[in-house]
Amino acid sequence: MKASKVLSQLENMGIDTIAGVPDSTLKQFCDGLQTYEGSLRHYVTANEGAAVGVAIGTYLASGRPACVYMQNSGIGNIVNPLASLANGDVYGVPMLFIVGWRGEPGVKDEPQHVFQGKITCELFETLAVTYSVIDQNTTAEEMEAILQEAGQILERGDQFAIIVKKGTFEKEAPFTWSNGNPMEREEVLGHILQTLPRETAIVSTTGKISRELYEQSDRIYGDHENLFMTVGGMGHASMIALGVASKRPDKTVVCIDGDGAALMHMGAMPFIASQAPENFYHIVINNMAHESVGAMPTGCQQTSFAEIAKAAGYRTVEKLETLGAVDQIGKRIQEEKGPVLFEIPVGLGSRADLGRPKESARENKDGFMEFLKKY
Ligand SMILES: Cc1ncc(C[n+]2csc(CCOP(=O)(O)OP(=O)(O)O)c2C)c(N)n1
Repeated sequence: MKASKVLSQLENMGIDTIAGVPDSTLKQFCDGLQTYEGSLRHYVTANEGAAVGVAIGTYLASGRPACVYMQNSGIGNIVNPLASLANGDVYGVPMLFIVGWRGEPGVKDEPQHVFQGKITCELFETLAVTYSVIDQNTTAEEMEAILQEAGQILERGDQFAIIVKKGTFEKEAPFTWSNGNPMEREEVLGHILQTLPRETAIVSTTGKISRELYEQSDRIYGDHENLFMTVGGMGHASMIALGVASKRPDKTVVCIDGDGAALMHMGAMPFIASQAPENFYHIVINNMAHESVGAMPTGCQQTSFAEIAKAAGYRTVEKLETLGAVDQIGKRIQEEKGPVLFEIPVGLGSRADLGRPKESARENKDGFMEFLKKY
C-alpha cells in the first residue's frame, strides 16, 4: 500500500488536517507524509493527546474531521482527550486514527511493546472507537471499503481507527534531511559516559539514545548496570530520574533525554526546577528529530531547551557545541549544584548494526537497583 494513495483518499473524504507523532511501523507512511504533494496540513505534535486536541479544534473551526496518526504506545496519551472530550457522550467530535501496531501478538517485538500490543484492539473497543486492521495483503478495494465505513462513522460524530501491521506501507521516495549539526550522537554519548564518574546513576530516554548508551557502556566499562533505560513511557525519563535523585540525595543522577521526549512531557522541567534537586543533571541530546523512528523533524527547530530550562528555574543551563565542552561535563557536575541542564546539538543518523538490550527488562531493572545499593 502506498502512503501517497491513502493520503489522497483521506483528502477525498474531506480530511484536510493530519496530526500525530511518528512511529517506526508507520515509517513509510511518515516519509510519505513529508513528501506528499497534496494540500493536507500536517502537524507533528509534542504528544498524541495534543494531536487529538488539534483534531478537535480543526473540527470546531471547519466542521471537517482530522486524522491523527501514532504508534500504539501513544494510546495512553489520547485516552483523556478522547474519553472526556471527543467521545459521543461528551462533544461527539469525529476523527480518524491511523495507528502503528507494535507488539502484535505472535510477532516478536521488544519488551516495551508486548503488553501494549496485546491490549491495543481491546483499548479501542473500550474507548468506543470502531477499528479495522490492515496489513500488506489488504487490497485497494478492501481499503476503499474500510475508508467508506470510516466515513459513515465520522459522519455520526464518532471516531474510527485503522490499525496498521508491520510492513503494510511500501517504500516510496524516502524523506531525508540534515539539521546541519556536526557532532554524532553515539560519539557524544560515549564521551558523556567517559567523563562521568563510574558511580553516577544514569536514566536514559526511549529509543536509540538508550540503545547507544547500552553499547557504549559495555564497550567502555564492560557492563551497563548504572543505566536505567526508559524503554517505553516516552517523555518520562526526567521524572524517573527525579524520583531516584530525591530518594538518593547522596548520589549524582543524570537524565539523558531526547528533544522529542523532552517535548512530549515538558511539564516535567518546571516541576524538577521547583524541587531543586542538587544532585540532578539533565542532558538533552537535540537532533531536532524523532530519529529513532525515522528522523521526522519534531517541528520545534526554533526551540532552545537551555533557555526553556533557564526560564523554568534550573540553577545552571548551557548549550555544549563541541566534544571538548562535552568532556568537561564530569568536572562541571562536581563543581556545580543541580538542577543543571546541558543541551547538546547533534546530527541525524545511527549505526545500521546498533543492537538491543540482551537481557530482559526485569533483569536490567534488577541490575540498576543492585547498582544503587552497591554504591
Ligand atoms: C508515547 C509514544 N509515542 C511514540 C513513540 C515512538 N517513539 C519511540 S522513540 C521516538 C523518538 C524519540 O525522539 P527523541 O527523544 O528526539 O530521540 P531521538 O530518537 O531523536 O534520539 C518515538 C516517537 C513512543 N515510544 N511512545
